[in-house]
Amino acid sequence: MRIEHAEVVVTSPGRNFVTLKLVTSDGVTGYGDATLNGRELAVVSYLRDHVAPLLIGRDAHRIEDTWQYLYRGAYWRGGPVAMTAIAAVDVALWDIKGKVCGLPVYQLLGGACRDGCLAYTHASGRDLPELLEAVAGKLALGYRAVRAQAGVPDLGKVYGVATGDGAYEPAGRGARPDEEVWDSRAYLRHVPDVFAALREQFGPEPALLHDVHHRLTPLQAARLGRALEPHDLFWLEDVTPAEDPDALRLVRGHTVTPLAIGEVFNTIWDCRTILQDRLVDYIRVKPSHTGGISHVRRILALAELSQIRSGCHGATDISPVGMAAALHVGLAIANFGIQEHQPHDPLVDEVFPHAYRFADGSLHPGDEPGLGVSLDEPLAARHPYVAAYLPVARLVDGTLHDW
Ligand code: EZ4
Ligand code: CO
Repeated sequence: MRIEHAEVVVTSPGRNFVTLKLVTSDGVTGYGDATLNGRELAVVSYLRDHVAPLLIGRDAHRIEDTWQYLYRGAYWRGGPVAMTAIAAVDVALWDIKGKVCGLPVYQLLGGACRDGCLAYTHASGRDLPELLEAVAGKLALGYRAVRAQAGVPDLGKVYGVATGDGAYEPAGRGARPDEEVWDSRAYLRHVPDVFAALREQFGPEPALLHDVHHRLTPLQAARLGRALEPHDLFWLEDVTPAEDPDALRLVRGHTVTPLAIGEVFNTIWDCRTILQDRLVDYIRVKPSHTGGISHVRRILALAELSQIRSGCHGATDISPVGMAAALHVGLAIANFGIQEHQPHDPLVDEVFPHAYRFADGSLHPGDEPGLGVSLDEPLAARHPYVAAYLPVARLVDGTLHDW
């Protein structure tokens, strides 16, 4: 069974998605998510100009060999663009293998280890009353775990906080990124009060998470972790810039608040020190951006040695194809932790009809052969690419900071 056709589909049903479509000589179609938020067209070119021509004629069953061919064969290894492209090929080939076998991908990975994947969703509020109402709304939907992000007094737009009635979407359409102002001290003064109020309102049971988005120094992060200890967070995410494991080592030495990191990692090499030295409790790699199902399984197997669990990134820029891939892996591994679930706009779900379902606080990938996601190409074509960027952050004095 040869790969006969490789095509990159770009669509923007409210936000941009890049999808690799592979078709075999037997007429089996597989999809892979190739979306890299704010740098979409770089992956399109990587796939279209440099990968697709190499795939034509290859044996579609040889997933691992194709992965090695694209990773080692490029000579230039790693990084978000290449690893997102390789991820798309890998995921599309697992989709094909599942369809050929007539089995959902999680069955090929060893079968279900649990009934469903515990999911957390996002709640935000510009002020405390708005946040309390948002969290109550998510719990009412059946979520047992909620990520809470609040506006900071005297700061404008803050990461993770929806500005209107709609869901939070960080990427803004337009030719240039928006600029936000950031003040770590104002933020640090406010966050512990937010979680005290949440615990007072909702009691000890719901799992509460929070994302710092890589903005603090190690000492600031250590102090925040300590200040949040009485409020029993499920995790505190991305406290310091992810490329610096020693920063986490310092944080770890000062707080028992569980830590999560890794949504910007692309290979097992990016994770190795953090996993081997047990510097976090949850690792946020996902098949999209991290070399696909094959590579993420390796990372999660390494994590298992250190009792670290999965916490796959599942923001809106992970397409339904990428979400499905994460769910098939999550269902089948022993050290699953939690799955981020920021539901897509209904139009996105129409463009990518999918079998995965949310019920009673958990997600299940469904039992369709392969990933269980398809692509409505005519509908996708009606929503062409629109330039969009993640914001940048500056300190009050204008210094560029981590967004
Ligand atoms: O900012 O996915 O935990 N979720 C996040 C996301 C990221 C976006 C970047 O593309 O940090 O909101
Ligand atoms: Co995050």
